[in-house]
Amino acid sequence: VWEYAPAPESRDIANLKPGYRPFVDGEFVEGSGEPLKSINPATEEVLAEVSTASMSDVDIAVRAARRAHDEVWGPMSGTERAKYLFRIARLIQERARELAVLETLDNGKPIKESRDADIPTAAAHFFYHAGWADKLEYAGLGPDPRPLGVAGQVIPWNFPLLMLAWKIAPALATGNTVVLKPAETTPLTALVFGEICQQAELPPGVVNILPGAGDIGAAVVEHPGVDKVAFTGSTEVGKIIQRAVAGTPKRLTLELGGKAANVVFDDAPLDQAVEGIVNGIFFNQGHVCCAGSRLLVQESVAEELLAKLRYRVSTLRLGDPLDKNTDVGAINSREQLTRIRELVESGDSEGARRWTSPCALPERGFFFAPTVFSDVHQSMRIAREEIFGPVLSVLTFRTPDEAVARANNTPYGLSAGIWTEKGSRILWMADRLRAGVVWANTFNRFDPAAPFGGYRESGFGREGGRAGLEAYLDA
Ligand code: TXE
Repeated sequence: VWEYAPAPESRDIANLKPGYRPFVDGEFVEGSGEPLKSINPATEEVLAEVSTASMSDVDIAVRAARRAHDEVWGPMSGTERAKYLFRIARLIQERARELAVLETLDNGKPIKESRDADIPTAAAHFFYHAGWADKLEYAGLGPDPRPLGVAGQVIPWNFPLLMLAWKIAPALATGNTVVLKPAETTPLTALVFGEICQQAELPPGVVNILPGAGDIGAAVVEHPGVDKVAFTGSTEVGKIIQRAVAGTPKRLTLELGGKAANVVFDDAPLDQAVEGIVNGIFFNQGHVCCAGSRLLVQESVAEELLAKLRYRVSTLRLGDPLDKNTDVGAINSREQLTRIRELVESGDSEGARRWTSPCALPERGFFFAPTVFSDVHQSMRIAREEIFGPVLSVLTFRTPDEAVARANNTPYGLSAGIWTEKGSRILWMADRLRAGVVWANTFNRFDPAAPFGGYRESGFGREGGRAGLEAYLDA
């Protein structure tokens, strides 16, 4: 944990780069796609102009990945592969400060989050998977687990480097090679990761990074040379990808949206629960697929909890993401801000009671004040749809059975939280909640050893832990 704030000159880090370009076959190349501008969402200024990939670059990258897989990375011993993963992990640590600042500039998230969560957890994923690379035959995944080949990976903008690590680390540990497309609004740390691959002397073609828009993601998914597709993003695009892969031998994992219930019982330690609720929905401005966006609180403590919650939310500091005291940073893009506003307006017009934190919004940049809706009914859009912003919808329940029914009343199934003193109730609830991850008396806790993933409209397949290796092995 740093004791200091980033120096002012770190605001210029992005401009110090000679130019952000696709990373293909071990080199940075001039892409033949339309250049895109990466915007700092906190200032609306252009951070960097990025050269993007075209369809033909996708083909070149997939061929490079295929060759690297067949000739070098696939046949390499797990012990050798582990050395590269350890090196990458250490390089992420060495460059942590630069990566954290760049992530905050490109994404808008508070520096304390990129510094303490995104970047260290990205390194942790490489350390963890380095440990698996030479032990795959002991993972209980069959006697002779083999890599699938080339993994085509498409990631979103909410945790740019961390999502890259979730995808690339298990793929490389298991002997696959990678073509990854970062999100169009946050390509910068992924391209610095290309530099890290060069520094680690990773054989050319093992990792390829192609900045671009959704059409380039689609081209990666559809390329016949890709054996496995891994996607994190919207449910809508997840379904498009599922259709594109249907009828091909490609393996697929999807990590999509969510509408998690954070369930607070009357015996819960309320102050602790308030911290968990705040972390659950305001961490990363609520741009979190597993965000605790629906608070279900037992009726008898609802009023007390809401009062405590409003007070606590009013103390959150919103503003410059580079300020180490900032709790709530910028919304990642104007499009996302528009989506949030539209859903909040639907809450107003459908009759929910809106409370907004009394914080001043900066004059420039995409910001949205922390918002809590009470008197929410299950039929309202704000109770059903993913808002993906700093907006909490509060519902109440009377009995544990009602809590389970309400929590499961969603097409999603990614995560859930339970707050209670009773251990037996935690187990009872966890058995009944249809969610891939259930936290008890905590929220948003991540560990590379713990599998993460959803049910139903939240997708399928797991990332992390032993289960995460299955997605990359023909075992
Ligand atoms: O997602 P998209 P968007 C949810 C969240 C958010 C909404 C829209 O509710 O408000 O989705 O966000 C690439 N083939 N989540 O529009 O479009 C795209 O370029 C292949 C939840 O940003 O799904 C980007 O790299 N790829 C979520 C990535 O998909 C395609 C995280 C995600 O963008 C493509 C993000 C196509 N046809 C948004 N079209 C989570 N699960 O955490 C786009 N892409």
